[in-house]
Amino acid sequence: MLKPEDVLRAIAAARGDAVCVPTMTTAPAWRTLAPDDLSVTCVGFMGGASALGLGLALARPDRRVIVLDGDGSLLMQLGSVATIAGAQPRNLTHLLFKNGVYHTSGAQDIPGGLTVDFVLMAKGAGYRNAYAIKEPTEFKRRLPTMLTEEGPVLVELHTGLAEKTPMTDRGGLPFHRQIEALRTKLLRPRAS
Ligand SMILES: Cc1ncc(C[n+]2csc(CCOP(=O)(O)OP(=O)(O)O)c2C)c(N)n1
Ligand SMILES: [Mg+2]
Repeated sequence: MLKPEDVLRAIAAARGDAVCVPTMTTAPAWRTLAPDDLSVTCVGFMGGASALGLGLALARPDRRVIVLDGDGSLLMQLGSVATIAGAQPRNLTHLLFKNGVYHTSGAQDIPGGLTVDFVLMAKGAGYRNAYAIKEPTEFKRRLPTMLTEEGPVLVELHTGLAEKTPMTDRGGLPFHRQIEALRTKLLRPRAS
């Protein structure tokens, strides 16, 4: 079992200049770990993170885009899996935080609980690669590859519950301000 905060800390250290799209319980921790303007948090629009990430990935093929998705959220907009597979964004890494519950809204079981196999669904839709990770050492070993390999790739991360949720830990910029900040930064010439 992975600890979400440890996973996010490792991603923050390894992401380089990737654009990140956290949602639900990845959002409060990510705000603390990566307080920059290369992230767009998707909370109100449940299930929208992967579609938002797809749009960013298609618009900026020169950048890696990392979606930090929730299992309940992805189930709510499952069609995004087929849309992403159809578009084949080579620079999209879709990290699915599988905790079996809608933690943000009170930890109700998601449909199917932990038995839902997102790896099979991503493969069935046509993602270039998809695999599950349950062990911290395996996660650390494979992280550099999942952030650079040809996408779209979905990684099902088997995690426990996060310490904070968007309900217990509110804050962050309004969505439109985050988008403005991201656009400004992406339009600037790159340092390297
Ligand atoms: C359309 C819609 N229905 C319900 C909600 C209420 N809601 C907000 S967060 C959430 C649960 C999110 O669960 P998951 O994606 O698994 O993320 P986790 O909280 O477990 O990290 C729900 C049901 C919503 N925001 N939008
Ligand atoms: Mg969940």
